[in-house]
Amino acid sequence: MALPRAMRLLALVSVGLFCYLLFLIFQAPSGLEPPSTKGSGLKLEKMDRDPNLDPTGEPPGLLRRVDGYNYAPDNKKSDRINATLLSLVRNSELKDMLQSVRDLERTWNHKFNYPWLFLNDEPFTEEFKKGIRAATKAEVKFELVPKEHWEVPSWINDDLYRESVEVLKDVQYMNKKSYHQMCRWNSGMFYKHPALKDTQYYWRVEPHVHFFCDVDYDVFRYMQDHNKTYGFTINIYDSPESVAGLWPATQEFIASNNHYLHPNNAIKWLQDDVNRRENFEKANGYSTCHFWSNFEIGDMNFWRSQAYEDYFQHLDRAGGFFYERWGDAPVHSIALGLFEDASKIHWFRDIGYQHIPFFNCPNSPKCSGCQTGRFTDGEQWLNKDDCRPVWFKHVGLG
Ligand SMILES: Nc1nc2c(ncn2[C@@H]2O[C@H](COP(=O)(O)OP(=O)(O)O)[C@@H](O)[C@H]2O)c(=O)[nH]1
Ligand SMILES: [Mg+2]
Repeated sequence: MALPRAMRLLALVSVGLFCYLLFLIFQAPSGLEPPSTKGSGLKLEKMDRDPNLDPTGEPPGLLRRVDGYNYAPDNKKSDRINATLLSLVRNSELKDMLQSVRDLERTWNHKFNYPWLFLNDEPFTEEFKKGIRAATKAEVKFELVPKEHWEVPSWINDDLYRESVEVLKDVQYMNKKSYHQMCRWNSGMFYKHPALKDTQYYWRVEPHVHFFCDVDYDVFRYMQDHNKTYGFTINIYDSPESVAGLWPATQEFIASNNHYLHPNNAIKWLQDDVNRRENFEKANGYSTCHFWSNFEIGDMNFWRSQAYEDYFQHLDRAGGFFYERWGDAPVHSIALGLFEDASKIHWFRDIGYQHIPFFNCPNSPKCSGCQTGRFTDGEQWLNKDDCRPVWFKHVGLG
């Protein structure tokens, strides 16, 4: 009788161990602090109706407007704050850059005259400078990116990079080294440029984007007056193959830097496993949902914080900017989602915007050339890349 009882005990222990193992496996992706649920504003279980369809006006609260000469380009005592329009661009993109500059000048900057700063890893041509200067009456600067900010870091092994390109050959731009350099630079370098030393806020503008709606208030002052860190227009899913190691590297960082997590963080948004579960699985616990960073209005003090600097250094050493294709958009988004108060992240729902193939198109008489509520003008399947419902669900309209 002793033997069967021992076997029964053994079976019981095995079942217990198996259950514990299952528990560990399902716990694994969320090895961080339990997410905060505070957030701000409205919570939607799922997006039944696109908020872009609702009539959209200006954001509530204090807004600064043009009043006489207060924003005139040559006014030395203007109401402008410490902010710039910012673009990393190649000489070959002059025509596309002019498209973006003209749209933003027409809808907003001809009123407020914020300066433009153009950056390039190669010297700008006279043709480029002349073309841009003619498109605005605001101050314009052209600067070179310091070599040490752009070059591939010494610890990246070129053979390993080439092997990674073979493995991830289906990831867009994987074989284009300059694209990796650009993503790394946008993640951890741009705000360190000497020309931005005394600047706090920036609005990132890419070539070949469109702005559709008149905006009649100073958006930089809005950020400052309302204590916002980051503004976005579009929230989408990333290709999970390009960031497979990003969340594990992030978890590793958090494990020893738990104190950087903000009590009102948006980790639930980052870890959403409902909407596109396959992304969450392939990206090892990250939903891949991110603010699309070709549009950003931000406070560079966040990128200059110790938390972000330590995080960037950790990621940079991990090598994923080259061995995978970590984009600055998911990197920025994860950092904001973990280290910033979610209520300081603002959806600029009133800024009509397009970067191929996605739009932010509000329902407003101030907009033209943008079909209200349209998310994409590309293939139908691109609609499932819309990640705003997940942001609204976990954080709110902000
Ligand atoms: N100067 C410079 N700018 C670059 C380089 N690669 C990308 N960019 C800029 O970085 C931004 C993102 O690149 P883009 O080609 O638009 O990438 P996509 O929007 O992800 O398809 C754009 O503003 C480009 O002009 C580069 O090698 N040199
Ligand atoms: Mg682009």
